[in-house]
Amino acid sequence: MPLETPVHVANELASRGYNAEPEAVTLLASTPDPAGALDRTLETVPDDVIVLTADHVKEVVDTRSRSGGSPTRTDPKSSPDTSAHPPDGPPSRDPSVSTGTGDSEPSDGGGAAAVETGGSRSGTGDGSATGSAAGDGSATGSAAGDGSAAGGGRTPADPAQQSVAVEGDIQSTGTGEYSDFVAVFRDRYEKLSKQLRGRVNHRPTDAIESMPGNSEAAMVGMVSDIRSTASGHWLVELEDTNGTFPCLVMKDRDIADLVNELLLDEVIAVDGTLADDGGILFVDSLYFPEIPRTYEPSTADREVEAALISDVHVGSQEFEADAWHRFTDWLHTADADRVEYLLVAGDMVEGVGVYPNQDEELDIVDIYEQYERFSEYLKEVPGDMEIIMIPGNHDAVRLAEPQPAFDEELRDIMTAHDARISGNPSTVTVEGVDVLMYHGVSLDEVIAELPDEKASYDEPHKPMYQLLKKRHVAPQFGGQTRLAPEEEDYLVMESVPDIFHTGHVHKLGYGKYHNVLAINSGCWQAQTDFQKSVNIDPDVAFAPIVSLDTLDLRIHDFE
Ligand code: D5M
Ligand code: FE
Ligand code: ZN
Repeated sequence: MPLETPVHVANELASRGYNAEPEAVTLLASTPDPAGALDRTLETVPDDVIVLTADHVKEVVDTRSRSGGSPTRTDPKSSPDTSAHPPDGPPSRDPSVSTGTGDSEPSDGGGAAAVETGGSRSGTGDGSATGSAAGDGSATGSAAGDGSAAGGGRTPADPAQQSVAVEGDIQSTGTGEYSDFVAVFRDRYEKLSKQLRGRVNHRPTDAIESMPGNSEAAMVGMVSDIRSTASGHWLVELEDTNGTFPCLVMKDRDIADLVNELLLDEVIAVDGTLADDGGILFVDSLYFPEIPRTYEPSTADREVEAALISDVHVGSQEFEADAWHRFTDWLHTADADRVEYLLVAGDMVEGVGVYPNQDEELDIVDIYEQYERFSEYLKEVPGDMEIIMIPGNHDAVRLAEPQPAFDEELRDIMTAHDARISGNPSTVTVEGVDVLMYHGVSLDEVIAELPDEKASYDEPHKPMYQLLKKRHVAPQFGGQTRLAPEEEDYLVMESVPDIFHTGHVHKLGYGKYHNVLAINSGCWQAQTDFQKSVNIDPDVAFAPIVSLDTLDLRIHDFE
């Protein structure tokens, strides 16, 4: 196979079981004989290497002679365009930007009732956003976009009033050893069992094993197996730091309905009665770590808003540049005066070699050029806005979670707006409001495992509710979601966020779960061939705007 582009090089490496630093890929692609250089490099790297680095390539390849190579990264300094719009065709100056009124209906607190309601977009195709009030305690999206231009320009924000603190830029310490996996699961168990301890008087598995038959018993454990028995009951095996114990949930009990919410590796508590022989626990109650129903979110002290977006996918042929321009044009209007923060929850760029055949839909094939272009798009955002970004599965950082923040090289490319850059997941405290930003790869898994009414692509806030309930952003290990072995489980929600912001599934959905505002923020990429083949109909170019003083929401449609 000729390897004339970085995409081909990345695919070839992937097919041989290697991940690679972006720089390694571009170095290989820029040699006169990329296929030969790749072969020679792989011959020299030690057997235990799984990520090819630029240094590996440099040892084999004379990187000074780049004649004949395909064009690769552009020098950022010679980037031809420093004006507001990147050079990708005529920017749309359509004045018909959305003009949300911002006067969202106040949520009707309604006591303790029906907190799990939510709204998801049901598009009407007339350019207006349709997030509607959805019962007690749910988010209220007011209609936006009556086609008229907003009057006047933006008044710049006062930096003295702004405040952002970011937590989540992890320093990876994992070595990939088996013992690291043990450590990360042990830490998960420790952190989550602490949250469950108040609810049951639990005993370790070895103590339960020595209890007499018919005793009342409770335990906290990680779900290690879920099976249905021949008679249709559920056998849930729980594991703690001492061992495992089988727990039986009878099919005719109310709690049987909770079994279909369980994911492997999540931590729960149960209590019930031991069988006559003491060898199995008949479960009476099942508890998740949970968000307390009485949780009172923090709010900002002044009227200020944040735009929550994700999945920009610059570099894809389907990236909707015109919609992006309409969004950033709107940010410059008076209607967006209070929008002082922009949070981007991953997938800034389309990346290379993320999915099979993805290269056929690439507009920009060099990963660095994709970031350079993304940086140009960021320049359209008003300079007084604070930007906070975390990576997603299309970005050029390791795929396993927690994902570290972008490296220095990528930060250098994205200096345009002095954005704050952190890992995935991160908790960002914006004027006192804790926003848990997580890209959302685990949502695919939650949606695949749980019944439709509890988690579906059409209502992406519902799988988010499940993650909140489990107090973990990616409970199930394996499948799509890769877990990096670290000393600690950084994916546990140790504290309750005020806002939970995800993306990844390219669908807009929002609602409140025990007063926590959950928002999955759609995308800026039109439907790809793959998405067409599996009937994913993305919600493109919506910008959910949250009032940080009330946690009300308005949705703008820039399509
Ligand atoms: O993925 C956006 C959504 O589409 C997410 O739910 C995964 C799914 N998706 C997209 N492309 C693929 C392929 N090729 N295989 C499996 N699933 C896919 P994102 O990764 O954010 O682009
Ligand atoms: Fe995405
Ligand atoms: Zn994604």
